[in-house]
Amino acid sequence: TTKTTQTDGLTVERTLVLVKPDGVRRGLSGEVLRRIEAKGYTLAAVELVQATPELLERHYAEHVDKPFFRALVDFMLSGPTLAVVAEGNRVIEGFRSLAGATDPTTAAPGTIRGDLGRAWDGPVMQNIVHGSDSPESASREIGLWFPAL
Ligand code: IDP
Repeated sequence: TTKTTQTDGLTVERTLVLVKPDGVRRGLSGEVLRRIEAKGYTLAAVELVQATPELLERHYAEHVDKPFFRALVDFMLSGPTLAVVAEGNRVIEGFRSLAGATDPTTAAPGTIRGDLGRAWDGPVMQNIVHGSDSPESASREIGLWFPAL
């Protein structure tokens, strides 16, 4: 299950983190894992995956009508992705906070995107990481990327 409330009141959650192909290509996989662990979260699963169009169409189903959808799928097919399940108290919100705003140009310094992202020079933002945005998304996305979990 994605979310359990322990007797001590801590909410232990799981979230799906992706180091996108730009991050893997630039050698930033270790840096992203380091930041997740330094924050105190644990790694429940890590796998290097070559995504397929089918997987990406399901993962990004909410964006299918956006003008950048095709470019987003092509970008995510451009190389391997590091898929990660991270676990910890409020990790869904916590990783979104580590990642920073979607646009790396304006993402706050101190965040993964703010420190390491660059202005994208193509039709899609290349912003190094993905993180689930809610318990429902986390559960759905972990099921897509890690069907055996
Ligand atoms: P998030 O990754 O910060 O949750 P979403 O709005 O869910 O952002 O968008 C998914 C991904 O699509 C982004 O991470 C980025 O790679 C890309 N993207 C989002 N909005 C735009 C846009 O306006 N132009 C180009 N690419 C975009």
